Amino acid sequence: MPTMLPTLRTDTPLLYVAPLSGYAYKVALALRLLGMPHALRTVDLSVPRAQRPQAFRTVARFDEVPVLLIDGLALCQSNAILEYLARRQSALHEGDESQRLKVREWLAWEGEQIGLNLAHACSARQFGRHPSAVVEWYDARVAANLARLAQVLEDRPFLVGELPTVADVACYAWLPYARAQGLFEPLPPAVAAWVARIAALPGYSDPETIFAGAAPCAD
Ligand SMILES: N[C@@H](CCC(=O)N[C@@H](CS)C(=O)NCC(=O)O)C(=O)O
Repeated sequence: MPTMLPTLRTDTPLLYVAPLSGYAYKVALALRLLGMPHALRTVDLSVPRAQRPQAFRTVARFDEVPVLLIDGLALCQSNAILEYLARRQSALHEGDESQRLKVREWLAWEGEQIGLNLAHACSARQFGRHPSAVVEWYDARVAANLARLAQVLEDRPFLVGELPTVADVACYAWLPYARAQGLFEPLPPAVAAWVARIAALPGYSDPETIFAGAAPCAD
C-alpha cells in the first residue's frame, strides 16, 4: 500500500465526478463494469476551485475530478484509478504480463492522445472557449487517433485482445460525449463495432444515465 497518500475511512467507494467529464465517466463506467457498489458525488466545476466543497478540496490533489475514495485512499488521475481497480478486482486486464504491459501502453497513449484531443474537441463545443484554429487542430488529431484505433480493432475485438480491459474503457470514455454532439460521425466501421461491443457489456451505462442520479457534493 502506498503510504504518501491521504488515508481515509470509506466503507463504500465514493467517486467525485462532473457529468460532462469523460475522465470521471471512465472511472464510473469501470466501477459499473466491475460490478462494484459505489456512491457518486457531483462537483460543480463552474464554482472557482477555492470555493468548492472542503471535502472535495481535501482529497483532490490536482483540483480535478475524478477522485475515488476507496480502501482508505484518495485516488486521482483517471488512468491510475483504472489500473488500481483492475488490479484490485483481478478483472478488466488480460492475463499475462505481456498483455498487462499492453494495457499500460494504451493507458499512456490515451492520456496523451484521446484524453487531450477528443476531450478538448468535446469541451470546445460544450464551453465554446477555444479559438477555431485550436478546435480544428484537435479535430485533425482526433481523426488520426480514430484511424489508429480502427487499424488495431480491425484485427481483434478489444484493444489488447479477445477480452475488454481498462484500456478499452479509457479509450472509449469520451466517445459518447462526441456522439451526443454529432462529432466524428460516422466513426470508422471497426471503431463503431468496438463501441457497440462495449455498450453490450454487462453493467454498461452511458454518461447521462450514470450521472442522472448523482448527488451533489454539498459539504
Ligand atoms: N488527467 C486527469 C484530467 C482530469 C480533468 O481534467 N478533469 C477536469 C474535468 S473534465 C477537471 O476536473 N478540471 C478542474 C476544473 O475545471 O477546475 C484525469 O485523467 O483524471
